[in-house]
Amino acid sequence: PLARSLSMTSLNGLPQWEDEDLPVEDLLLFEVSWEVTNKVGGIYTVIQTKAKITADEWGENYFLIGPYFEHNVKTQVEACEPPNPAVKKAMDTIKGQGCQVFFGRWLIEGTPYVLLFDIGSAAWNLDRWKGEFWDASNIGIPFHDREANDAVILGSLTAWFLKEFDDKPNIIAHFHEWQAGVGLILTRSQKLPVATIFTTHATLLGRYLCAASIDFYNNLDQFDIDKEAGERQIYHRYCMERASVHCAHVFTTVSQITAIEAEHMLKRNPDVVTPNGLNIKKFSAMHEFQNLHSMYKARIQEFIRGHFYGHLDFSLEKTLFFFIAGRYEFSNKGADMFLEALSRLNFLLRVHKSDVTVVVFFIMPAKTNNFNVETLKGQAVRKQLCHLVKQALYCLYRGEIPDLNKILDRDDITIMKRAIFSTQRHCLPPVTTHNMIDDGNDPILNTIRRIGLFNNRTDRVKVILHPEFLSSTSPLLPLDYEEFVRGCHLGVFPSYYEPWGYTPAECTVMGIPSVTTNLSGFGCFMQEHVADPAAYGIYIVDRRFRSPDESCNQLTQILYGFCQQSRRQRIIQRNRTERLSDLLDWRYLGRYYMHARHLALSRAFPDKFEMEPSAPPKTEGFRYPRPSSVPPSPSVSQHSSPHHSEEEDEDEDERYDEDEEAERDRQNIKSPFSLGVLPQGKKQQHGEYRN
Ligand code: G6P
Ligand code: 1S3
Repeated sequence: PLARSLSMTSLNGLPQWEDEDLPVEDLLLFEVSWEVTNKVGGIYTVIQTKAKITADEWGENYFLIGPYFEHNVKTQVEACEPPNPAVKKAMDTIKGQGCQVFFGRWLIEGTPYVLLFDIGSAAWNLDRWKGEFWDASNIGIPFHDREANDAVILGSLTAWFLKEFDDKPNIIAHFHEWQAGVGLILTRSQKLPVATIFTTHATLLGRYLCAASIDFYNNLDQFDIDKEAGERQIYHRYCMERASVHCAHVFTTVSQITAIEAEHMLKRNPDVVTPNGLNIKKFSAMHEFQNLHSMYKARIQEFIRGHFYGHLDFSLEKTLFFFIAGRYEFSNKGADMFLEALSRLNFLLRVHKSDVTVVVFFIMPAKTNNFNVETLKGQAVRKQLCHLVKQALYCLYRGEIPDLNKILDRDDITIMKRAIFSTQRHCLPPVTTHNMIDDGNDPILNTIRRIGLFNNRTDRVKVILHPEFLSSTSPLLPLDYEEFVRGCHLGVFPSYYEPWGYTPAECTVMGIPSVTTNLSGFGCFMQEHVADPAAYGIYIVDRRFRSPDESCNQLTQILYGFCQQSRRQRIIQRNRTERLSDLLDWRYLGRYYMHARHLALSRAFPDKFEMEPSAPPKTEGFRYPRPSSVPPSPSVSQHSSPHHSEEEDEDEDERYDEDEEAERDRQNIKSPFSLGVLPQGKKQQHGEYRN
């Protein structure tokens, strides 16, 4: 048989075979996930941002498989005919048996082909498919678990589709998370000639145990995992997950911390760690991201003017915006520790008589009943006053010598008086922007009640819970998530359970500093690759080797230290943060996915594909050094007194002061690109990072 060596040096195209006769068309790549075109959580971000580099590599031979949802397809997918005859034939067979399949191009960067199965149209097969799944795996699925039943339908359809191909072409099928895993289990049990990969983005048990406030990481080897899964009524899901992991030719996790977790919760060490990247584009103007910060900060300030009307006795120029965002998992995402640290920060700022105010946003979706009246009123009052001021300014702008009696007529004055009267407020600015359905049991609100952070005048830390994802069409805060992040000063993500953690990574590529932990995949990755992460605006709280109280104190100190920075220091730090973007670029991190695919081919078809013994790509090739101007201890670079004057910082040109340092560092740093992983010329120069 032909032996084709897979060369890990040729990363910019399909693997190069020693036997050049192997036509590229002989390989097809299918990536399967419940989140293809369907945003549920972080996996959507992985697949959507990775599509470009994967499509660049695989071209017409790359297909994503997921569930069909009408609203997703209408807004994101353009229908077309499958160009590949084998794909079309397999699809038509399934359609011929009464199950609907949709084919098209996903309108994201890279425009990959998507094949979407209509789960509802195939549901009449459920009982039979559950039986077949039982025969293959001895895993029974209870009728009331809708998610698991949907997973059986998606998986059965996927395996059926893959079965319709004959031996040619060679297929790689990459399955993400347990919801897609049934397809993998059936593919293997039916002995289909397919190289399979399974990636876990979180383990079911890990998520559940951490959410139950169990000391998870110190007891990893102590858990009776079958029992734990049974007690939490997720035994069947856990079996689906564990079977997928063990059936796969290649198993991967998104970080080293999840690799350790998987070893204990799923009883298999991953073959490859595949860290999550982003699709990064650089601005042609070097400081554009700083300008955007200014622009969107002004928009957030507008909102604050309305929200705190009648209580705006703090300077917006000296107000910092912090935020936490993501899935509402109170303790897993570290919202509990963040609130406790904010209470301590409030105390520190007050006793030190700081003139800095911190406004903290919690962007975590919960069940609500629309915006609350007080919040809407605040924005209405602001808009009314703003309108009157604009009218007056317009007269001045026309070059007329303003006659004070004519600038505003009697009606305007009446409106103005009413607007000013309405700014008198007899209640505190609201803590939440929406009416919460379960207000009395909401963990964030209950903690705020306990620690008493009610937006009092004396509080230096103000809190706003926005229990809905952001949108540029919102009447309250009309910004999309990316714009909002750019306008903030610091993202705070003190997670306890976070296999990767896209939120701080997204902050980084936008040049916004963030707090993460050494229990998050991202935090560990940064610790490994950056000599002094804090100098680059990546603050890593130790939640692994310290008690919760010590971690909380560390977080408080980080937040307090950040408040003591001058504007100049913040600008310099943002420049440094943004410089780490290369590290998170899929064009660099995609190599781990390539490696996983090569490995899967060599294991599934050993007589056709040989893996070079060079083994996995190494990450130790480079490390970002401490920025040249930073003194050995980061604390020395901060003002020791919170009463530091910012007057010295008002010069707008200072953001360029650091260019020299940047250039020096750039020459010193061995970035992933300078290691020859990718040619420099391939980096895009224009455009913007998009999530
Ligand atoms: C960016 C802008 C500057 C502005 C600064 C404010 O760097 O380019 O013009 O002064 O942001 O920074 P701050 O941290 O105070 O929001
Ligand atoms: C998971 O989503 P989550 O927020 O439930 O997958 C993400 C993508 O790999 C990962 O970033 C996150 O940490 C996991 O938790």
